Amino acid sequence: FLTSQVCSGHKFPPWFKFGAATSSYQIEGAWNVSDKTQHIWDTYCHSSGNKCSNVNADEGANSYYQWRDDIQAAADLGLDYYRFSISWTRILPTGFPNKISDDGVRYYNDLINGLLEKGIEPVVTIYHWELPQSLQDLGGWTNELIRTWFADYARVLFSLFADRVKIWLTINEPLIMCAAAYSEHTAMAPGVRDPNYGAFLCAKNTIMAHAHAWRIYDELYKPKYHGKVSLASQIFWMEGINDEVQQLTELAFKLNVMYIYPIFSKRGGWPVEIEEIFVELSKKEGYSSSRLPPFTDEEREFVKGTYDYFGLNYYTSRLVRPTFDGEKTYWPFRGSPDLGAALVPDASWRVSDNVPWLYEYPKGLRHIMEWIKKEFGDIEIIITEVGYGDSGKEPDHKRIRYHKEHLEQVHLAIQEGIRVTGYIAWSLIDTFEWEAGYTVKFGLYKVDYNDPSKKRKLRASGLYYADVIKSRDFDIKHKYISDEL
Ligand code: GBH
Repeated sequence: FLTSQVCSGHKFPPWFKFGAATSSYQIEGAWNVSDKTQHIWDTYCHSSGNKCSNVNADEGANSYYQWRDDIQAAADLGLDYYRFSISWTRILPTGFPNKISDDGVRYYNDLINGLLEKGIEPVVTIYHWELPQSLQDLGGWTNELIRTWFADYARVLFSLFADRVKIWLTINEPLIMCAAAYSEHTAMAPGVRDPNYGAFLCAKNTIMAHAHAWRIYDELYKPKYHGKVSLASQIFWMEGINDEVQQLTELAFKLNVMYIYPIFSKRGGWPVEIEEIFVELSKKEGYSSSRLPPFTDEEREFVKGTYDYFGLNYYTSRLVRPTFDGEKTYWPFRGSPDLGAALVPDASWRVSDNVPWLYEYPKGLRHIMEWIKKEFGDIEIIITEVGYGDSGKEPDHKRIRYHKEHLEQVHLAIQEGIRVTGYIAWSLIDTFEWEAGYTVKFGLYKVDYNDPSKKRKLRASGLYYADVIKSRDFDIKHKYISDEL
């Protein structure tokens, strides 16, 4: 890996890869077609009394039928990578490997082969939040047996696709899928209201399931196909609101990234400080053991080192301050009641007109990569998501600015000797934005949901990105780059 030869001016080195991403439930539609059975997001969005009640992704962008359009969209941008996810119940209708759907397999084979024909490398997420409802009914991510259920599912995918798919992500964002699904302010399926108990069961099982899948690939597939497996971690960069809150800031950040330690740290297991805090808290609260289940020595060894690169999802950053008396906050987006920490934006950060959590702080992306290197060593990093959501006003100057400023930070990171090898924009086309439905647009392509043909229409940001990829230069002059933002 040679960094010195590369970063002249604003150009990216020849080995650097550009990509864009989506996920299955967010684009596929065809929710009840062929063998596919219901998953937790189908259930959630079909039931009343939650944030998803009036809208769903039954049809979405219709990618189950229009996958050729997605491949064409990716090819027209000149992408090196297309990251997408596989729908568990489309491949395994019972949730278990006792029945493999021919139609499901054919769909993902077509997609993978179509991408490869255009010279685009598939980056595949095994789990982007669509747990089979059948497994949720058995306790889902809070049942320890899911470690095997998930490993069985991953094994089936490796056996079907590992000959052509070389870059894998086991699980998208453990923090979000556990803390947002099991919390007092849950906005995500399965929507279990819970005061940070289920979220921690989910956390440990998710990490164990990931490790299990990684070990299957490592033992049976890596020797033959030389691919790599990791998971995608969403991280907020955090800074203290002033110098007096350094300790709280470090704790809040550690809680945010605690999922990473069992896998990437030399010691393994949860960060010691976090583990200790929850032992104490749980005792005070009257539990018989810590809400944060510890790893046994054997489990710790099993999980440690189960990565081949670091998959980083980055959108935004936060400042940390102590909560005021009586102030209510919730994990993971507004703060941590457990730590007495509130997460707030800096007054100078711009906020998206339509995504209230998305404050722009491009430097945060570089600081996280510096932190990864300092904390875990010189690991290859692939930025597996980074993107800007808005209301869809055209042309999308702000999305261009967002990507330009984040690419600049990646470029700087390369100059600092950080081994970041890829930038995957979220998202290729507009997607169903979970609890925000179709009102939020992240796409480099617009999807007109009112038009039955669901055409993918290139946005100005897509044009900018295509030009960056062609010139390998993020600082291109561009007619859509406007000074009046
Ligand atoms: C990504 O998660 C997901 O991987 C992707 O599927 C999704 O489409 C993309 O974000 C864009 O949303 O309103 O304060 O309660 C990023 C993590 C999850 C962070 C949702 C913000 C809502 C915060 N995001 N969360 S809040």
